[in-house]
Amino acid sequence: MTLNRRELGRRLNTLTDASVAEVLAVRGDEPLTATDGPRRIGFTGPPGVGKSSLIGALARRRVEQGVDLAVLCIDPTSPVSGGSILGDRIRIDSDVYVRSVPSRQANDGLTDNLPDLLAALDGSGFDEVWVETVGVGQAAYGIRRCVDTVVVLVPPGSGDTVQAMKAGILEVGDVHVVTKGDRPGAEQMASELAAIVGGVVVTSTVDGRGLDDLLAAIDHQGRRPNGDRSRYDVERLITRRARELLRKADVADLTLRQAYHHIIRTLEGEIQ
Ligand SMILES: Nc1nc2c(ncn2[C@@H]2O[C@H](COP(=O)(O)OP(=O)(O)OP(=O)(O)O)[C@@H](O)[C@H]2O)c(=O)[nH]1
Ligand SMILES: [Mg+2]
Repeated sequence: MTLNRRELGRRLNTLTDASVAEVLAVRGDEPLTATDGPRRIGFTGPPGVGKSSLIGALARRRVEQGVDLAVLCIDPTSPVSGGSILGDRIRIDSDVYVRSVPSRQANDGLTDNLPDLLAALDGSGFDEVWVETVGVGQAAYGIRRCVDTVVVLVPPGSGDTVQAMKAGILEVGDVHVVTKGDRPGAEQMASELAAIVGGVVVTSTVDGRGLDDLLAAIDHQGRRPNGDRSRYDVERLITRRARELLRKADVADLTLRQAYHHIIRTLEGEIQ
């Protein structure tokens, strides 16, 4: 099934705010694994590292290569106001489908309904779908489970930063980038990083360096098998439903076993 852009916009609107029951109503009867869907690429890294700028610059080149591209940009939702910071949109003047979605309760840099939004994009005829995660400082493995290639962005800085990141966010990446290559310290950062992860690309959206190399490095990566992606889709939905039920349940006077059985029984009761 291929959705046109207007149908896609409507479906993404519905799915962005959808409860678990609504997600099931929209995509419950579609097969989980979309084979031959668009290639998915995730961009992640600490706040302000340059994700949106880099995606904007790369996307322009990608479109020139004739690639039909969609970008899903996850915006942080303020825990205080619940509102999303919409100023942080990617600026792309060329022909790219860009969509911003709030992160909501998710605290891993993703958004609760990400698998569902990506599934909708799968069926819309794009060659590639890129995802910008919320800037998380620590490792966020979720993104690895829903895309083929993860690009981790690191800012120029001191070696201490590399050590701090060593066990964390770096292992999430398939491709590693030092951003803001026009700033002092970028090359040094890249060589320190290269000692840990292998190849590193230094980019700058100011002078354009490294952009073609980065696209080539991304293209060098393969596709990830779809099995874990499907499991992630189901896991995310079940986790959300369990959370919904737990919010309503009064478990204070129960044992752990009783509370667990209560939730499992409720879930079983929902099977139609
Ligand atoms: N000098 C220089 N500045 C850059 C470069 N790329 C981005 N910046 C600046 O870095 C700041 C943050 O850039 P963004 O692209 O918004 O970073 P981000 O990672 O998307 O930020 P969040 O989404 O808020 O986490 C902006 O002021 C950019 O102008 C670069 O290559 N060189
Ligand atoms: Mg951004």
